[in-house]
Amino acid sequence: MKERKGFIFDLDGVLVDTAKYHYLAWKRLAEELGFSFTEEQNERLKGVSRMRSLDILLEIGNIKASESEKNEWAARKNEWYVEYISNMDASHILPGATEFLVEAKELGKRLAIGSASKNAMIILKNTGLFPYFDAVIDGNKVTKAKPDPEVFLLAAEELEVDPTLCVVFEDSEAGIEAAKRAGMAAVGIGSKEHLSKADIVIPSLKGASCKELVKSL
Ligand code: B16
Ligand code: MG
Repeated sequence: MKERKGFIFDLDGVLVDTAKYHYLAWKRLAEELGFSFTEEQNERLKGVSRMRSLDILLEIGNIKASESEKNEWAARKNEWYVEYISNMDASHILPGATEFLVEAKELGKRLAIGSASKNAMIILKNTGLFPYFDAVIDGNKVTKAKPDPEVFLLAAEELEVDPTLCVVFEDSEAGIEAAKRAGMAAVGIGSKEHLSKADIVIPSLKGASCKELVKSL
């Protein structure tokens, strides 16, 4: 069994419940553009970059747009989203996440954030999660979106841990694929149906034992 030293966490959907705010902001944009957008359709946007998310949304609404319209709409969605998350606090941390981070720290693991979001820092600061992490790689530091492995490889580099000794915790299909392409173990957070490529899938971090989990990887 390998000793997994680097733990890399996706943010939205793994540590914090921000997916609902992304959904609300995209839904508001869809409605302004004249179509409806369901929670099921929103699954396709999870873990995907902002501009790619907009492309998927416009495909659902069957809308063609110029580059300048797209930039304007993405900026509008982001303004609403930032407004929603500006009121976030520790109560938005998902159940079991803090306990899991505390245990990982006690076990001497090096912890990083590997998120597609350009708003990751606001979320980490508002929720009080920031001090747990030795490295934060977010959407401002990467050039290629998940499923490209860049975000996780950069996290491993900042943690100074070999990628093969890292574990990624992810709630999106694109993120699991990115972790596997980086040569890392992948723990899926959510349903087996959406995350079939993960090494293990657990419904959430609630009640998860960090020690037991890494034994099975
Ligand atoms: P932003 P993660 C991702 O964060 C979200 O899951 C995804 O829905 C969002 O579009 C993306 O961040 C970009 O976010 O618009 O804030 O830059 O899951 O990788 O932590
Ligand atoms: Mg996520």
